Amino acid sequence: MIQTIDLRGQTPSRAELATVVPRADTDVTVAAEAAAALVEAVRVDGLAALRSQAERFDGGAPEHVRVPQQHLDEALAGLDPAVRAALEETISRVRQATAAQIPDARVTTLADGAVVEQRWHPVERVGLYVPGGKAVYPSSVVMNVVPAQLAGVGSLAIASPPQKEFGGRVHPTVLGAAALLGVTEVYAVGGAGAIGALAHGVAEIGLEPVEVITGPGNVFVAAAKRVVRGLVGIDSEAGPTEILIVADASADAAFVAADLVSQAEHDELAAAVLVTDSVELAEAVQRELAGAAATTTHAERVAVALDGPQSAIVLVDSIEAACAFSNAYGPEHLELQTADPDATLAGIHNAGAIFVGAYSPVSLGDYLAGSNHVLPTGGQSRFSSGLGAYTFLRPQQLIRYDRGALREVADRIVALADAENLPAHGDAVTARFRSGDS
Ligand code: HSO
Ligand code: ZN
Repeated sequence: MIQTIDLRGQTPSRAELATVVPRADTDVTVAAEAAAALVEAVRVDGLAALRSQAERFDGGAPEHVRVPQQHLDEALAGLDPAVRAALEETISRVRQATAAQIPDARVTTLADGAVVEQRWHPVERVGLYVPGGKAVYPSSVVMNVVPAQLAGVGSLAIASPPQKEFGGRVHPTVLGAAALLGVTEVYAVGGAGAIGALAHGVAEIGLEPVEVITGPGNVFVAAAKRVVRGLVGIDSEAGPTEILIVADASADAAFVAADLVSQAEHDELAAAVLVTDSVELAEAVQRELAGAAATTTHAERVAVALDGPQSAIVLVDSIEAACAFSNAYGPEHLELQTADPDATLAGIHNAGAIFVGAYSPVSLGDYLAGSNHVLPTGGQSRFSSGLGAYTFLRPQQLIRYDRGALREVADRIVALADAENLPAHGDAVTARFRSGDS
């Protein structure tokens, strides 16, 4: 049974609030050494290392490490029509909402002939990791590929482990989703080695190194991303999924329970948290949960997740206190199910994505809202955001001064250069004006 934590009548500090419901333990450092060795082997031995790692971890090396176009075409043709239609709908919505994430270039004129421009420029090449095994998420293919495409990256490669049950091929729905998105470069490689391959490239199969790697994976994938960080950019490290619901007496207990179960279904370590000022709602959700959690397909996994220390019903004195709790926790997904969710929203600062009102459940965002479902977990939403077009864009400054504008500030530059005892900096400016006085 999900635990109840009663904070009523108490005024915990923000730091105390952050520890009331602890995150599940996933220590990436335990995999660090092994992941580093696997990445290094791929850097040094290329394809041979990928093959031997596939033998070891995936139950056999794939016939084709680079997936032939014919396999992509076959996977697309073989997609279940309902799944294909749903993917098409989500692709269309994610494209529309992601387009709004791309800032226009901004030009600032500081004086006559003195211009600084800020442009958002795509990285040249990206690698997207799509896990296999327990987690086969064609929806995540969409969530990673669409922002990269809309950002305008030059080229894009997907890596996903070969699946023994599919004859060493990448999972067909992953291939189908990739094909639907027009992706043509897919590699049947998985785990830490795949991250090494994307970061360092594998010349023998024409796999060019990438600039940014995104996508979730197991603890070895996360550890490998830490190893290559700096050589390439990576997205935030994905931990077990989380849902936090702020709800008052007006909320529908069945909705709340269904949403808690929906994310608990992902993982034994998933966190499901309800924060409410209503004892009646808390009790009603307990009752609903007992039914919903018992009858759901992944009942065992859900029970472990809900009974874990990372899940709880938290009782607080007010919705204001619920917002303070949520801000300290920094959930990946936050649902606001209160009588006036927009008023509640005014008190919210930290969350990966915020689902406002009773008819915006997290599963809508997981699949079809148009928002992205790759979101910061483990409290990272306090300082970072979900995946978006901006993940693949860099703001770059363009500096354009003409002669007169430079002359205008020449003395100031010399003054600062002298103050820093870097006179050659000043000389680089005055050299331009030596022969004339204008
Ligand atoms: N809730 C997951 C995303 C997902 N759900 C994929 C279903 N498929 C993390 O945001
Ligand atoms: Zn989900």
